[in-house]
Amino acid sequence: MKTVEVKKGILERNQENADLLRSIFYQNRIFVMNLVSSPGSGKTSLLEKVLPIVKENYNILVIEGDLQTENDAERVRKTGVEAIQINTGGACHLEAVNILKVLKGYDLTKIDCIIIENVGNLVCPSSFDLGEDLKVLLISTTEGEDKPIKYPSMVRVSSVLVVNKLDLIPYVNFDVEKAITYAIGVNNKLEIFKTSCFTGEGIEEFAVWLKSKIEDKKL
Ligand SMILES: Nc1nc2c(ncn2[C@@H]2O[C@H](COP(=O)(O)OP(=O)(O)O)[C@@H](O)[C@H]2O)c(=O)[nH]1
Ligand SMILES: [Mg+2]
Repeated sequence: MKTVEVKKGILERNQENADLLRSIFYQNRIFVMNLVSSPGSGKTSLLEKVLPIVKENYNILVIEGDLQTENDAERVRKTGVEAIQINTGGACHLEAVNILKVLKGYDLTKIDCIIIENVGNLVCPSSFDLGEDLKVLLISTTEGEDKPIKYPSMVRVSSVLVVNKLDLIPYVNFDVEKAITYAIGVNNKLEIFKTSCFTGEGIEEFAVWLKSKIEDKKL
């Protein structure tokens, strides 16, 4: 029973910090997206494609979460968008306290959108609210179409599903419509995008959607 109590304590503390973050984001009218997926689904690649389009109109800050390395923050910075890297050490997810710490003293008044790329993991990040407006879940065609039913908790807490690596469909055994049907079966409110960061398919649509979300938050 003790382990259950400890977990509840961690989640309660996280929720307090997430609520504080949400009020800070609300005060500054910042749209916040929490990007989640397995390692290697294409989260950073999607940012590399979408940021050059969206940064034309909006000030964006990216927060990268990884166990080790500054690699993803460096990839994002090459697009001209500011990126902060958090190294979690061993932890398999970001917690709200990590976000609070890196934003402490940061001037948020000129930021329109914060994108948090979570640690690649389809389990733990589903339990940790980061004060975001919504979670965007990526799955890619190399992962097998049954992932939405194998990891339903992540699908349940996400608002958007991006099916990425469409260009690899000729080479992998992946039925896109089946994957989407599985996902909708778990969460029928999901908004769906189909992308390839290789060919650029679906990128413009996703960028237009992101811009509309940033705009909505200002109302
Ligand atoms: N063919 C193909 N490869 C992709 C696509 N998106 C990402 N990749 C590759 O998948 C690997 C992992 O991508 P990355 O963006 O680092 O994934 P992350 O771990 O989710 O951030 C890299 O080698 C990317 O070049 C895609 O749409 N098509
Ligand atoms: Mg990445």
